[in-house]
Amino acid sequence: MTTLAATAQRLDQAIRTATATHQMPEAEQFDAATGYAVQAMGIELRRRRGEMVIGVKMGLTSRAKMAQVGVDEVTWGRLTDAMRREEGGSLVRADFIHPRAEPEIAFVLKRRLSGTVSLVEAALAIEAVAPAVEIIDSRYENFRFSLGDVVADNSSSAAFFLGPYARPDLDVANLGIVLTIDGRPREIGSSAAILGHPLRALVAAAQMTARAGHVLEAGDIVLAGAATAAVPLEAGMQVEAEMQSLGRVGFSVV
Ligand code: 0L1
Ligand code: MG
Repeated sequence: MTTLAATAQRLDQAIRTATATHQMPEAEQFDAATGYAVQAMGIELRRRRGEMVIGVKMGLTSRAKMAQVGVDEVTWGRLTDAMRREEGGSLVRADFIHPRAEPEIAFVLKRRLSGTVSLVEAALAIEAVAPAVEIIDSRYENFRFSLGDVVADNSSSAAFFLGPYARPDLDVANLGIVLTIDGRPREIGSSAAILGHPLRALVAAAQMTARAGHVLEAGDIVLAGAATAAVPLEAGMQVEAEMQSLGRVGFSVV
């Protein structure tokens, strides 16, 4: 029987070497709760290398995303400072296995938000809203996984870009979102696809993280999840996400 710590080490090595690894064998599949325990062990390895947790990402918060990967439960993962990239900068393709980009809305918190909270409480905890792009890079072969696998793999999170901050009370219920590659629209959606309202992703973040003993603190970044399917990235691409009323965030793949 593989230990959970050995699985966390194997996923961590896949990240550090940008090399895909195998899914858990059928006989050793674990549930989401065990996946979160493995995720926490993997994050602890990164902490020991000096990385700091600066927020969380919500995953699979839209039907488009669930359909793309065949897992139909909302998940979450941790964001570290080493995962943040400079807006307008570049992403090195060789640092990843099979990266994909997806447009997201980011919330920056001004106060602690943990446990069961209402939509209004979540809204009052926001310091700023920003357009964002998350880079997901499943550490598993062929980007295939079960729910337990993907949760253990930090919900595929690999890097992220944040655009300019906008005021916290900006209405994000139904914003048009376009992901362009080399100036051409590739994915088009609405923020309403994120659990019906992106604020619901923040409510879910407070509740789901608390269940695992993780508290969202002031200053934390919360990625609400993508409204569209994710686009595979190759060197040479110019990627830009444009969000109605929120602005743009972009980068080049080198
Ligand atoms: O951020 C996401 O919605 C991704 C969660 C994990 C599934 C995937 O790798 O697409
Ligand atoms: Mg995402």
